[in-house]
Amino acid sequence: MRGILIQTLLYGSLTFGIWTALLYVFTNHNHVSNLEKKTQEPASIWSLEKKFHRQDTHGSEEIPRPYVRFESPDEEETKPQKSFFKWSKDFNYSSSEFVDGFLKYGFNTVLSKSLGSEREVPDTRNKKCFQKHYPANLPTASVVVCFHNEEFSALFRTMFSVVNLTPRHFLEEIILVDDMSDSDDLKEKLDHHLEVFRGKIKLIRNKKREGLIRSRMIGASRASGDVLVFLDSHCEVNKVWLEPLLHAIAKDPKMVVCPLIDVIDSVTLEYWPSPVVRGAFNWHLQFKWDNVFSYEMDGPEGPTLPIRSPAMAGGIFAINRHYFREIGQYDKGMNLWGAENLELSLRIWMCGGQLFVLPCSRVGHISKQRFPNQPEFAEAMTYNSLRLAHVWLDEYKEQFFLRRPGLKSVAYGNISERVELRKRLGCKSFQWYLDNVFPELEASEGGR
Ligand SMILES: *[C@@H]1O[C@H](CO)[C@@H](O)[C@H](O)[C@H]1NC(C)=O
Ligand SMILES: *[C@@H]1O[C@H](CO)[C@@H](O)[C@H](O)[C@H]1NC(C)=O
Ligand SMILES: [Mn+2]
Repeated sequence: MRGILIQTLLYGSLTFGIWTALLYVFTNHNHVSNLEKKTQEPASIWSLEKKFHRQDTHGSEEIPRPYVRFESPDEEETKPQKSFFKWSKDFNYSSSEFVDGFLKYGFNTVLSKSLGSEREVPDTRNKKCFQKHYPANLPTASVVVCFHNEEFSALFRTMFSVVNLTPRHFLEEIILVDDMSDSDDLKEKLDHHLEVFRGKIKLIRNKKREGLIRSRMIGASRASGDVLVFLDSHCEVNKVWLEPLLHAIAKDPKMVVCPLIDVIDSVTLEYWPSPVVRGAFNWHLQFKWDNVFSYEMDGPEGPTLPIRSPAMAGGIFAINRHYFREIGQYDKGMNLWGAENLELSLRIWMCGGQLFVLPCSRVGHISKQRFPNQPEFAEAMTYNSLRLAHVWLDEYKEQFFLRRPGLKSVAYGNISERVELRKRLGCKSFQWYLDNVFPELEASEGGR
């Protein structure tokens, strides 16, 4: 059993590597000019070739290698993290602590605990981002982090990285919403440890399990900053991560922005830069990353300009607090999580807002492995997707049901409030969205 699990993990990591390698090859082949290839080296680590041979090839042109501070009693030093394959030999993958942690949290909690609450991560921004300057006067941010049984160190790295890498005057507060965790270390121990942040953190504990969607609304309702920044509870923000987001929203309050999400490997916890991508989805209403058009990256400013994005991944984005309320927050009839990101994306575009990815803002996110023995997640995903389809897709919901015919007669609750909201906001049609924001959806899969 253990052997199989370990194989699955390693296989999962490899699959991910291959996927991103393909994405890299594809984006470069299609969109990245020769000049870009020289300047956009961060993406080059996604080449699987290099991943295998990384130790031999890190020259001055390479991105900074990920650094990890190892906590050991006799050597207080910072040393480069070893690459995955070499490193994996030193790690006991059959220890029950590792296996139990992985099954419960979806990532390497043994390593997470040994990393502790703070570490440095590599600055993965394109060099051209370093020349960008932001006004000293920007809106303030309330960072909202919801969690349910998050691993303690990962949660604390999220908070410490925000506190350490955000200028004080921009950070109104961090709002932590505990969605009925039952882990012991998230009770009194958490209260106790939060004291180091001296009141910058508000902790809200839900009285019953609300799910991510309603938890975020609870967090937002207690926020007082100008901008809401939603973060997953297993993130590490990068340098100058917040300023680009605040600046974009200051210029246009109806602009909703996402950082580029870097990958923190679920097994090694290494921090890897992501290539510049935009958010998209297919007719199954499954979110996916999509290539960015060359004209958006090939100009003199390189891959530093806002990238128009048909959808957001959902875990991490920033939105003007009043605008969030004005456009109807989330569909509170949705459960747990899933599809709420697409519902919000469509609502933003169709009701007069805009959604962009800002490549100069980087936030690392542990890409957790999920195990299929959690039917309640699949159920919520289906239910939420149905609500989305019935409120927002107009006649195109047939495209969804064509692919998922079993769902045509499945109940989706009462959506009259959301239909009413759409009318009240005077939103455009899904046809308009297809024509103006995401023509590739129809073009790419129309025949299938
Ligand atoms: C790894 O952990 C397992 C289970 O706890 C133990 O039996 C084994 O001896 C450990 N291996 C090493 C090399 O420490
Ligand atoms: C759906 O909810 C609305 C109010 O939100 C209510 O007026 C309506 O009666 C409900 N419909 C059904 C079928 O329960
Ligand atoms: Mn996440």
